[in-house]
Amino acid sequence: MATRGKLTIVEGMAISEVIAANWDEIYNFQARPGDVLIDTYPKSGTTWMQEIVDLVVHDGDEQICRRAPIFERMPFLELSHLMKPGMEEINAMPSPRILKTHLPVQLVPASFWRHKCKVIYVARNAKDVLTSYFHFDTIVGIHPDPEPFEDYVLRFMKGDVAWGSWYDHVKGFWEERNEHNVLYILYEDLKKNPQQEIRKVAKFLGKELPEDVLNKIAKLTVFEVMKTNPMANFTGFPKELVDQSDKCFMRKGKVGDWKTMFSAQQLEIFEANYKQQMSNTTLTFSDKI
Ligand code: PPS
Repeated sequence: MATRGKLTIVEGMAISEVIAANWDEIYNFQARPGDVLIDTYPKSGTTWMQEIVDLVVHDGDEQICRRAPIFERMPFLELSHLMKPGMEEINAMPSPRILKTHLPVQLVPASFWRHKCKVIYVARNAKDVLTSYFHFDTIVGIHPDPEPFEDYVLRFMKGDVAWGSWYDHVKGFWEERNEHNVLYILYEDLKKNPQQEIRKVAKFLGKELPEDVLNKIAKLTVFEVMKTNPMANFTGFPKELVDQSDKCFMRKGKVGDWKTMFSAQQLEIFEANYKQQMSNTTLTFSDKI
């Protein structure tokens, strides 16, 4: 990739310089009552959850959910100065809006909490996030070059990647889930039992959907189906931000793909550090199939 962006620190979190440049407007975003926020650490199943939520809201109507690319249907707050829909379009969207962010719990714009907005948080196990993020960062122009993988593992452990520490992100939302209106979902559970997890999402959003609709939504949001859906697979995303000429956004969608990347030595270092960083939480993950 020709040009490479840099990270800087905002409120203790590493973030792309071009996002940091607009931080005040991002943090001061005015949420409205009824807005729904889908929040994740990057590469944790955001897009998957976005498609699920849109289908839930529209009673499983796949035609309506193909009205526009996913990043237009549910704008990404932090990129609102870098692509359309921008801040102006987001502010003009009718309520209730569904928005995407990767901000950690302490940096979610205060207006979301003030209006008691519903937040759906998706977390994915660290090693698969790291693996997915490494591949993704090779095609994201606003982030530094992730190579080599051995350095990326160390950067990830230190939180020296965009949106900061995975450990603090997943733990932060876990600790505060009962303080706010937060539904905490695990990627691995969604993979294992999609219908059950989609039922939770529907209930949280106040929708009572019959089993056949839940089943339909589960089928429409399976990785292989979403990968071929041009309105859900990110193919139309601006090339300046994510260059998919050689690699695609919808990569593998698996649990346990980290095994293709970690050497035995990297695994040992990572696991020892993981134990330490996750020693103060009741949150646990499965990273096996
Ligand atoms: S982003 O850029 O942070 O918003 O990415 P995000 O959508 O959070 O995560 C991308 C990873 O999720 C995988 N994905 C899916 N997995 C299972 N089922 C479905 N339907 C699905 N859709 C997307 C996507 O392939 C990325 O993971 P990897 O491991 O790289 O394949």
